[in-house]
Amino acid sequence: MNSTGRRATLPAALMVLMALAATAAFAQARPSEKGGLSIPLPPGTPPADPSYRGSPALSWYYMVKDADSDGDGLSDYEELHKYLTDPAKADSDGDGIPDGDANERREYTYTIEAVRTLRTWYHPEAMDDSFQDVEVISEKDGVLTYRVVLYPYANDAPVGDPAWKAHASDPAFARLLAPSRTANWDEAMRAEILASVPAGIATDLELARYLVPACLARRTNPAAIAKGVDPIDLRVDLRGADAFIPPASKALFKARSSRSYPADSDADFLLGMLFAKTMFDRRLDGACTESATYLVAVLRAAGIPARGIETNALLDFSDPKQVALLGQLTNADLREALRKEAPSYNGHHYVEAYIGGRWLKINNDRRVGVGILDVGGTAISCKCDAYFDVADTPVSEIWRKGYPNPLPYRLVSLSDRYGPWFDKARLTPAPGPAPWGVDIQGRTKAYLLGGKEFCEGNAWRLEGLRPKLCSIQYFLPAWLEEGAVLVVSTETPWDQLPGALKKLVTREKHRLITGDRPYVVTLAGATVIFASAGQAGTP
Ligand SMILES: [Ca+2]
Ligand SMILES: [Ca+2]
Ligand SMILES: [Ca+2]
Repeated sequence: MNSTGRRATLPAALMVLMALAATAAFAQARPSEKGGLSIPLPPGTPPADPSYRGSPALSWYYMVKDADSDGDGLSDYEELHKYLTDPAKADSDGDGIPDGDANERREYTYTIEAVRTLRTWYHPEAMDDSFQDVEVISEKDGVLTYRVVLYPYANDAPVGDPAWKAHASDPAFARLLAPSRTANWDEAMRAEILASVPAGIATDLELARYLVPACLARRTNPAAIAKGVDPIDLRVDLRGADAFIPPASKALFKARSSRSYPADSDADFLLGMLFAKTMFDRRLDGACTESATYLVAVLRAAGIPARGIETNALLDFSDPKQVALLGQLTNADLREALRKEAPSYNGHHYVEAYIGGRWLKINNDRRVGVGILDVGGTAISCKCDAYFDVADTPVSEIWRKGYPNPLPYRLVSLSDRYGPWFDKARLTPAPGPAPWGVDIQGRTKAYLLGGKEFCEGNAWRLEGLRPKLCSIQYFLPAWLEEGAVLVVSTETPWDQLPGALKKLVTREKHRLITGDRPYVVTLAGATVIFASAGQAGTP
C-alpha cells in the first residue's frame, strides 16, 4: 500500500473484475480424480461460493471511518493502537516528514518487515488489517509476492458504533450474518443461543465475550475426527453439489471407525466434522478449522457479523534457508518463540467479528480481541485470507497439490526494527508471550490473573458472576470496580504482581500466601482472592 489513502475503497469495477477472475479460476477446480469419495449433502445445504474474493465484506471496507484529526493520512485510531504516533500532530517527531509516510509509521513502535510469497490461496485486500500493512509486489501464475510490515504489539479496541446495523441491508454485508454452507445455523439454534444469554448483556461486545467461551465450553463430546486431523488434512472439497474426499485422504476419512463419536454414515460423519449446526447440536469438539466455522455460525446466529480468516506461519520451517533468516531478528523473545515452532506446516483458522464498527479477532481459546502473537500455535500469524465460509476456499485444491511439499507460503526476506521513539511502556499488550485470557473492559465483574492452567481451571468456578467467564490479559487497576472480583494465582511470582496489588500485599505477606487456602483482600472496593488452581471457589 502507499503512504496515504490507507483503507481506500476498492473501485467497484476492480472488485467486479476480481470476482470474475476468481470465478474463472475456480469454476473448473472441482476435482475429478477417480477413486475419491463423493458424499451427497443434505437437501437445502446452502451452496458454496468460490467467487468470494473481492467482496468488500471481506476487506476493511465497512469498518467505522475514524477521524484523522491531524490530517497525516493515519486515523486517530490507528495512531493510538497500531502506529503509536501522535494523533494530534501530523509530524510526531518534527523531522519534516508526516506520520503517514511508510517509514515514519514504524518510528514509534516495533515492526517486522518481510517479503513473502503465497501460492494460490490469498486475498490481498483482506490481508491489510490492524496488525499488518501489505504491499503487493507481483501476482503471477497463482503466486503472490508481497511485502508486509507486521505490527505485533498493535491492539484492537472496540468502540460503540450504533450506526453499523445500517450496513445489514447491504447484500454484501448481509452475508456476514446469514447461514452459509458449513457455518450453518437455523432458528432453533438461534433461539437456543439467545435463551442462554444472561440478563444484563447490552452490547455486541458483551454478547461476544459471553457467547464465545460459553459456546466453546458446551462442546463436551469428543471431536468428530482424530486430534490433529482436520478437514484440511482430509482435503474435503465442498465447493460442488456434494462433498468430495480425494483418493489421497480417503483412507484417513474411512479410518474414523476408531474414533469415539459414532456416526452412521459417511454423510453423517461429514456433517459432524464440518457443519456448525451439527457441531452445535451434538456438542462436538473440533480443531481450529471446525472451531472457526462453529464460532462464525454462533456469532451470526446471535446477530453479530462474522467471517473466518486463514493465517499461516511466518516461514516454512522445513527450509533451512528460511529458518536461517530468523537470525535477522533483533527481538530475542520473538526470534526464540519462532524457533520453537513446529518444523512443519503451521497454519491457523480463526474468526473476525464485526463489533462496534471494527473487526475484532476471536480465537478458539476463548480470547475476544486477540492479536497476531501466539495464536493457534504460531508465534506470529500472517493473515492471507478472509472468507464467508471455509467451503468457499480452495484449501482442498491446494492440499492436493503436493502438501506438505511445497508449502503454500515462503519467506523471502526478513528484518525487524525498534523505532527510534519506541517506548516499551506504551505497548498494550506488552512484549512477551501473550497471556491467556479475554481482554476485559466494560461491565465485567470478575477477573483471573495467572497462567493458562490456572485460568482455565478456575474460570468455570466463577459461574454466577457476570459474564460467566472472566479472565485477564493485563491487569489495569482501572478495571477493578466496586463489587468486582480478581482471582490471582498463588503461583504468580512477586515480580509479576500488578503494582496496585504490590502496594496492598507486602513482599513478606506474599511469601506467606500458599496454596492451602484462598487469601482474600480488598482493593478499591473489589475483592481480591489469592488461590491455587482448583480452589478459587465461590467468593
Ligand atoms: Ca492522523
Ligand atoms: Ca499523527
Ligand atoms: Ca516525522
